[in-house]
Amino acid sequence: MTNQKTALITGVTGQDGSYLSDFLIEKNYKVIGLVRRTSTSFKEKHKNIQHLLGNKNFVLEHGDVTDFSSISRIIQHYRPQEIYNLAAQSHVGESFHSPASTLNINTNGVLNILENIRIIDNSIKFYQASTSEMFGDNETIQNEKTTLSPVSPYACSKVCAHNLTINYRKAYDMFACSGILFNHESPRRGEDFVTRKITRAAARIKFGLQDKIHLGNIKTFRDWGYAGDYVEAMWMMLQHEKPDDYVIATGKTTSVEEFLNFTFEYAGLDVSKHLVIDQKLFRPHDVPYLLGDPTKARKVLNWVPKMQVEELAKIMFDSDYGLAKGNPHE
Ligand code: F7E
Repeated sequence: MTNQKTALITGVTGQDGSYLSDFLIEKNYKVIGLVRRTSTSFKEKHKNIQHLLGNKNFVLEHGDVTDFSSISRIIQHYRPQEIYNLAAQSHVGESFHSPASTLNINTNGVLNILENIRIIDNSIKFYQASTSEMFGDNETIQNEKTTLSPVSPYACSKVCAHNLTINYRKAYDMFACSGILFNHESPRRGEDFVTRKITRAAARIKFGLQDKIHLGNIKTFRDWGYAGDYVEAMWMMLQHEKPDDYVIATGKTTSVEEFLNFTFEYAGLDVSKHLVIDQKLFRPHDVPYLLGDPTKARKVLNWVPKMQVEELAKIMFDSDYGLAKGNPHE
């Protein structure tokens, strides 16, 4: 199988890493997944990629984006044609508590990969996971030309990484793309993000496993899409003839409060009996309103989101309902 492509994915155990692995393996890629050694149990850490363990086209390698030599070793050994950088400290709220490590992982990590590509083989195609958080306070409909106005250490780290990606593309003629992805969710989303926190709580309340849901600011708006749709856009960017940056979004915005209401309604629950607003969960500075315009991705890449937010909430709740049902004594 000489024509088989190899892709390196950093952050492979996360939601996006796992969906992208599924997608690329389906396209006959060999996927090398970068995993950071932590004290989290093997089962817990690998739950999103459990179904891929043992697949001959899926290889896990220990390493860390903050460690230049571990990236060199893996690139030199596997010689991937494509690198998808999905590794990040991705919790916006947490970045206010750990700003330095957020910057180290999210910014220096990208620099390490870009430098390795430049030195080892600058024909390797690179995808950087940029984010709608970079728009921050900019309350208009956001596209690739919208001014970046970051309001958290997380967003600042991502703006720098985004600019480095563009800089390496221009300075060294590298095929480096940046996907400005708006919020994207799924049953594999981490339990600390608000959508999953809501669908999981609704399911657990149904089984009497919890009674209250504690939330912070529910007045913010997000453009929520389905992660499975968004990983396809990452791949499409690297298959296009020219490297570029693209906004990936649904073009519809919904408040946290609305998401909460329709999820609880779908679950057959009265939200007012279970909601607790907790000041400790408010961020020092929150992004008030995100609404993406994915016109460029549609026109240039022919990418369209397939799932809308109400259906997304339903599949997430259904999955969490199944999990809660399987763990009645949790
Ligand atoms: O918060 C509010 C919170 O943490 C959404 C990351 O993937 O998407 C994500 O960032 C909103 C915020 O996502 C709770 O204040 C209220 O206004 O689910 P989230 P995020 O911050 O938008 C972007 C695109 C990324 O790049 C990030 O990596 O919900 N909110 N109460 C809450 N948020 C959380 N997490 N927990 C609460 O209890």
